[in-house]
Amino acid sequence: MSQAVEVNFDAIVGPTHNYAGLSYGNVASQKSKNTIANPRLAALEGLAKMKFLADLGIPQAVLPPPLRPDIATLRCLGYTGSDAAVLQAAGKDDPTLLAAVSSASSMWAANAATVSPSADTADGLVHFSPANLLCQLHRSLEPEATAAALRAIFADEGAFEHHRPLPCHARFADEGAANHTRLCADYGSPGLEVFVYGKQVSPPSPIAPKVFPARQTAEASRAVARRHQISPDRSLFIRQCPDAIDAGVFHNDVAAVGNQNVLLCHDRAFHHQEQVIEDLRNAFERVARQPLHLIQVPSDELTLAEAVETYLFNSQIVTMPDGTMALIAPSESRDHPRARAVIDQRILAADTPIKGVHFLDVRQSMRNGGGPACLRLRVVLTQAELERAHRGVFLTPELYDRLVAWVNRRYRDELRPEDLADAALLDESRAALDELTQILDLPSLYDFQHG
Ligand code: SUG
Repeated sequence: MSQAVEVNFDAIVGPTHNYAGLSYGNVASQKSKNTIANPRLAALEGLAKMKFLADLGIPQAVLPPPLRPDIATLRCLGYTGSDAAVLQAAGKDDPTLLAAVSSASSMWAANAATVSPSADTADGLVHFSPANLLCQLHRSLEPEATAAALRAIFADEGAFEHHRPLPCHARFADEGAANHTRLCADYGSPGLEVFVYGKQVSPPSPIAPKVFPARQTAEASRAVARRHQISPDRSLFIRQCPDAIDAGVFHNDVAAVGNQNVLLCHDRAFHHQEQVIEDLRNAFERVARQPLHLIQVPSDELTLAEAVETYLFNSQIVTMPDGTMALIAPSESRDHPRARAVIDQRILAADTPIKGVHFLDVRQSMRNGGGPACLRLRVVLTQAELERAHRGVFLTPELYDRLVAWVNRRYRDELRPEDLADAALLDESRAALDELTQILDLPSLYDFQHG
């Protein structure tokens, strides 16, 4: 067993953060449609969360956002002329298309990829699978840039294996780590990789949500586990409860979160939950040789609707330098008496490894359905792998200060859907990302940097 740490890679919120109501099945996104966004505040909230965790002694790094509006996609769809002409024409023809190519949705890094640490993989490499996010147009435009960023940060082929996103077909709909949890004794020892899916395509299953779409398929989850070379006895495939999806749990991380030997979940997160819990306990005990700390929250203490409203389960559970765990929870769960009671009584007062809670404000993201856990991609790295990763993206006090100054200088503090056709916004975004590349000491990631 090697010493390893879990690094949270949070995506920097891009300059076009806005509320376009693009995500059917995501209650907050629908509710915020056409309200005024504050991209500067969104980016600062994200950075403040990163800084808070780094100050706790939790390894923290950043992921750069892609260029938005995605002018290349508009050109690919037949819009021609100057950038201004392309944006104007698309905005006039089809405002939803313009909103989709302008979304800053890459901020939810939990959907960027699925990552398996070297302790779990047969070839001893860290495996990355960028998610294809094909269920929604705006998110389906993310994988190429995500893959490029991950390759730039984890460039060493002797340690890191980068897969292509899964084939772009509904059978392989993949939403990344938001539907994947790794349970383990400690980060460096082999873990149990838990893959959660919303539907099975082939053969079609009658177990399906009735109102909202299921995003992740069983086929995608199995393919990711296979290509990551996870041993079958160290992986588990679980179906989401269809009622949870219909209540707005569009990703499993809205109803469950795990860290090391702890799993916190709602009692209606999974289909056939009782059996699933037994399987989880047995599998974990077999892999980790210790019991699982399960914290299951009953519906009569917090309904699924309240889970979606408060995002309690979208907290991060982090392991502190002293070995205890802490809950990094959205402030919405502090302000909701029943969610707060769950935190105080079921999590803190009970005999669990979670000894503290910190409430953070990520409201700009929450209003689009993204809590603290959505904003980060977990990457477990050994000391040797850490040394091989690109250092420029790791958050230090100096980098934090530079990023805050950069956001304050480059970002708008108001953005409405109709502003997305403004060619100045594209110019501002290019300038911001060009500078960001230098701040993070990355190679040129963006097409516009290649002339
Ligand atoms: O895919 N919202 C994202 C939120 C993703 C949250 N991630 C996790 N649960 N891990 C989504 O639904 C809204 C964009 C808009 O409406 O403008 C959006 O894409």
